[in-house]
Amino acid sequence: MRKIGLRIGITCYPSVGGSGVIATELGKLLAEKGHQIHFISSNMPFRLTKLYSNIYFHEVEVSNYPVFQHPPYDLALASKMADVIDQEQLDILHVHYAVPHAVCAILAKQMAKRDVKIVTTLHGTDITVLGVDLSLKNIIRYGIEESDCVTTVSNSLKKQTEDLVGVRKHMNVIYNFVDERDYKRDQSHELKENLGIKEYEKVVIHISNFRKVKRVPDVIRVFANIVDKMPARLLLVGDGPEYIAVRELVRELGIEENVLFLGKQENVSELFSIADLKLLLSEKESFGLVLLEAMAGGVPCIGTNIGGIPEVIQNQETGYVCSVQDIDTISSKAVKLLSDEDLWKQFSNAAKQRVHREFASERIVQQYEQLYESLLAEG
Ligand code: GMT
Repeated sequence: MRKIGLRIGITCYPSVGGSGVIATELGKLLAEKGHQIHFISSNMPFRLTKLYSNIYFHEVEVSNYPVFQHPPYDLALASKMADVIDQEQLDILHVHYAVPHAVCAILAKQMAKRDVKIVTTLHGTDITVLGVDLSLKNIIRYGIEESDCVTTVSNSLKKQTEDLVGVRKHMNVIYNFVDERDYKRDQSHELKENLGIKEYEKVVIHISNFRKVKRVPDVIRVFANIVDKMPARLLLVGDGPEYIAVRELVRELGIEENVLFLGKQENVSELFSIADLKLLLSEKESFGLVLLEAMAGGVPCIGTNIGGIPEVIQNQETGYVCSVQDIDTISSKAVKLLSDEDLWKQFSNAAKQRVHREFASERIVQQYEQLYESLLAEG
């Protein structure tokens, strides 16, 4: 069996988001293991900040002639993929998201002169949101079934892909991961001081793209109940369609002094290093990468019992899993955890250990490598 030196193309949405983070971190870790990585995307993935001698970026440029009603990005991407497959002699093309990336990859494979194996990773939104849209369902199923291999980021997402899109193909569950080396608790208190947070204040954190499915107003309502019981600050990280409504709710509830709107931030590990509790109260979530990032930093989490969240948080061990919209139960669990130091330490340690055991980058990257190897061995 070939051990090192695969040539791997990776396509993802390069902007901020869990799928972009996973695709980029995977590329970086595979490069560290000696593989040659070719990112094919519209922009440089945002986490690709360091220079690597074996990571290349191929930009997809889209022509926009007046005759086109919309710039043909998907065709430009497929064409670029085909070029890179041939010129760089790719063994594997690993795409994140079925639409359009898997479909573009299938088209590129047909155009290219060289045989390449297509691996598609499903991240959630493509199935739980787009998969129920009748105009896209068939093409999503096509992208999945024509890929040489498909992975989903949780068991829940695998089941939803079967149920909602009617996929019968075998799919592998490979969980998301974090590089634990990036996550340490801040002992210097400098960041807290810089943010104007007092030593005795508890820090609650929520990070998302402020879409409706994230139910950020529920986070605000829970936090208002916490502030009733103890001095606390809420760090709100991210931006998106619900941002203005959330600001308004914070004002209505009279907790403006306690909420810090930090906007989009790249270095979330620093923020987790000062946090005491992470809230993710979504109504749809195939995995919840931010939970893993919090847990790696020793931050207990409260999440909702939907999608992949219960596969990440172990209820009563690393945090709590509660029903969507159950503000009262979530608030009382949060207050209990934040006021019992022994319980908090127990959850914090269990969270770090769980990441180390189940979601460490080394373990997960190896699963992807084994998948690539077995695909290539099939010929
Ligand atoms: O949650 C989003 O809206 C962003 C989306 C993305 O493309 O990053 O997140 C999806 O993929 C992440 C990485 O696998 C998962 O952690 C998120 O749970 C998933 N989001 C949804 O399922 C809503």
